Amino acid sequence: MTPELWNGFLKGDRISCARVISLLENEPDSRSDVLDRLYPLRKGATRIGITGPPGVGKSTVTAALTKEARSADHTVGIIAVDPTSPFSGGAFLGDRIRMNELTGDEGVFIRSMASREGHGGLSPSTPYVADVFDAFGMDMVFIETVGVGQAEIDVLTCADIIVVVLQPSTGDTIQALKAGILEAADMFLVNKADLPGADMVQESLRFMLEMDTRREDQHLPPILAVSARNDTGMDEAFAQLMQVIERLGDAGRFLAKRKERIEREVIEAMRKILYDDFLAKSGARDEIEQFAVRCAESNQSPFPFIRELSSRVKMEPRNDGKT
Ligand SMILES: Nc1nc2c(ncn2[C@@H]2O[C@H](COP(=O)(O)OP(=O)(O)OP(=O)(O)O)[C@@H](O)[C@H]2O)c(=O)[nH]1
Ligand SMILES: [Mg+2]
Repeated sequence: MTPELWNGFLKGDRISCARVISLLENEPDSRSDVLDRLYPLRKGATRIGITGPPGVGKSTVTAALTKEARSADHTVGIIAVDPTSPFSGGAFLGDRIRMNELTGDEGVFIRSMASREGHGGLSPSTPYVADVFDAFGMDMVFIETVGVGQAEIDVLTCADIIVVVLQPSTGDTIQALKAGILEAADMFLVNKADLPGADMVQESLRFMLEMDTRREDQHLPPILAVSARNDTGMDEAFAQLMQVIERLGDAGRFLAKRKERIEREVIEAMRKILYDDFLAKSGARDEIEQFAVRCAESNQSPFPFIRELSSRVKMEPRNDGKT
């Protein structure tokens, strides 16, 4: 990262902020340098995942919640994760256009990101974009993802709070939502309550939640009917969201989630470092592939090969006096 870019970021220049995000997304090698600088600047912005089936109004809800947050003097970063377009490989612009109303506001920063290719999940840099917003001074970060497939599971691990958005006549969709997301939801918004049937969805959610004995949280999450497009019930939704944030914050939930995130990150990084090191030292990459070809063609067990490979790895305690 150039000194000019970093100075621009520190001065609160939005273009520099956008460039820092691009750097994280596009240049994995510069990631640790960027993050070393960003981490000490973070103030602990709350990360709110907004998820739910396609088209239920997640972007409209996010925009409406952002307006409420702005009236309460919060600054807001928005990460809109779109499925990777099969044509351009880039993020759809639709969400950004919908959020147009917010774009003139200095207290709001919107970033559209394509989801990870082939996985439908969050891009590996999504959590870091939240760190950039945090370091830039935003105190709430909304992460919008389509709640189908891997993205909803990923959002569980990178957000502090999960808001699930549904709409009337998505009764079947509730069942289709991954069980994990229902358990993990901290709040439900039944959007498009201007259409008939929102109360039915509320009812069936309440029923399912009461039946679910696996929930860790003793409190049932609030289930509110809103109309984000008509701005009905959004002030109450925001007030409830702030209450949930306060309650879970007091219960130590954010710290626990952050600890888990850091632990996972360290373990994944070590796994990669050790594996790369093993490949470099053993030259086994080709052997693994050749073995797989042979193994696939026979009914040979892979374990003798695995044992042989692992016998080539020797971990020795450092005794060279360095730390
Ligand atoms: N009737 C009604 N329509 C709404 C409401 N909120 C959003 N919509 C409409 O629902 C459609 C989808 O809204 P989005 O906010 O793009 O939904 P989304 O969940 O972000 O969509 P994807 O990101 O594509 O999954 C749009 O045509 C909105 O105008 C609402 O409260 N009532
Ligand atoms: Mg959307």
